[in-house]
Amino acid sequence: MIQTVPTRPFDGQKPGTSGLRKKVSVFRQPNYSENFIQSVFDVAKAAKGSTLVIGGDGRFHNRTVIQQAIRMAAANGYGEVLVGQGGILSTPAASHVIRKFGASGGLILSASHNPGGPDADFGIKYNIANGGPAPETVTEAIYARTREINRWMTVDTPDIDLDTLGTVEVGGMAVKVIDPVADYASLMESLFDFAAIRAAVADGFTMAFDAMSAVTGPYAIEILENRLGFPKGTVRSGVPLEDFGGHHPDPNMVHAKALFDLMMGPDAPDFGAASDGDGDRNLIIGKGRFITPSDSLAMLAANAHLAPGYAGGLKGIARSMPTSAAADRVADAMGVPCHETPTGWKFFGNLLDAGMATICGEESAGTGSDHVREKDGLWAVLLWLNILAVRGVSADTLAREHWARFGRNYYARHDYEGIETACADALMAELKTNLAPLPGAAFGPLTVATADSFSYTDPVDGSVSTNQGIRILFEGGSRVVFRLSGTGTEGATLRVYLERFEPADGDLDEETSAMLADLIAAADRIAGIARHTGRSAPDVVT
Ligand code: VG1
Ligand code: CO
Repeated sequence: MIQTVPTRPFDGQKPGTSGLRKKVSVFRQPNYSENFIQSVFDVAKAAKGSTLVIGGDGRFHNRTVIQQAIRMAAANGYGEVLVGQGGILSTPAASHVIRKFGASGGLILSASHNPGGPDADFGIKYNIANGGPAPETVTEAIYARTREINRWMTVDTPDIDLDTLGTVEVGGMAVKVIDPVADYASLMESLFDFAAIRAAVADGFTMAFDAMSAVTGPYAIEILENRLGFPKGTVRSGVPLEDFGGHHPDPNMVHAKALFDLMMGPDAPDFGAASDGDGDRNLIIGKGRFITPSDSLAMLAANAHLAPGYAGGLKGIARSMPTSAAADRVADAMGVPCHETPTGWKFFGNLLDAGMATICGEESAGTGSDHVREKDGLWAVLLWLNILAVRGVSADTLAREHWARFGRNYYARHDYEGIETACADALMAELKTNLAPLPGAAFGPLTVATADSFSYTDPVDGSVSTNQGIRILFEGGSRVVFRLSGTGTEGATLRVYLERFEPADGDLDEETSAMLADLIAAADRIAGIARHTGRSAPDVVT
């Protein structure tokens, strides 16, 4: 029996870069999750009998929302729900399942790299039939719908058993509890040269993978240990925990410090990697060599043809605007286009669907390809392993050879977290007003070439996204970018992206912080960071 529950519209939940992200306490308010899910269904208008995919990263509150969403899907006329066993589906695996089974869309429950637990974060994201995050037109429509909604629909049935594989019925709708790993692992096996990697492992190649007590544990154990033959224990923190063991499942030098220290120390294995809460980000560290995500994108693109799935070459590369221009020079050398999009994976969807790009990446540790419509942490790790196994070189050697050919983009991102929204807005507004006189101005040894506020016109559907960050380009190819985060749950986060280009005959083996010192000083003078925020140093440097 379908029940219609009266509710009131609610505000203040404009979806950011990646769906709706709030504290668990917010999602636990009566009607809150239900309102959002109903708004998604009202906007999606899936044909009666459609398939919906549901899964999450296993964080606290995951199971509760999954049970609600299943009942609501039944009341809203879906014919079938595919849900990962235990409520688990990594974000890239969910994208694959949506595509493979021709689902009309999916609900991914995650707050990605944000911490989990009763006092931490939760999130809901809607993905469309191509497997990718809903584009801005859809997320804006969902937001508009939440402001007028007056009812949500459900059926009065008990919770289902999420831990047993098989099909059950909920209010006339079939719910299939599926193995979250199997389809994804087969897809990886179809793209990469597992035999070459297995041979390298048999020859003594070693690695450490930190799953950060998050969703990739079961995927990494199946693929790295069971299928590729890395010894047991290669995957660390491989059991997904509701609170990620109290840590931030954010694979960067701050939160994956143990892995970083291991890789820089005397007992380092040949290769180190980590993934985030929902499995879409990656961290790559060779023995004694950290690879920035922007460099990783360029290096993977330059060598992707060594993997069977990309043997035919790349149709194009796409990177988010704040990501370094290292990939642009690879694209140039290959004679393929390099597209520059706003931050957030949803902007890559049209390019991938249209066959205009094969590989995409973001400076925030997201890399992926046209195999799914999300960034994919383990995919990046496997492509690295495939390339290293075939070329028989270390990650450090690969990086040095890459720079010697293409030049090096020294890169860092400085985050100022939890600043007052009003201060952050004032900083950005003032910056924008003061752009016009900047070209020609000198900041120490740096001279501004151009300064603008980035807008993007989607080449496929013509949609325009404005105010996507302030770019200050200096003569010689160095750059500072300023933007506010769209994924935080407390106050505002200012991100300052710093990039210095050294050509192939320049200084290729220097300390990043020293190479960026002039840019850091220029960034503060241009934006008045200390004056607006009262902070003298960033909270996180990645
Ligand atoms: C951040 C990153 C962005 C990424 C987004 C979602 O967004 O900068 O590159 O796409 O997180 O990643 P923002 O607006 O906070 O800068 V995930 O792993 O949360 O899906
Ligand atoms: Co993520």
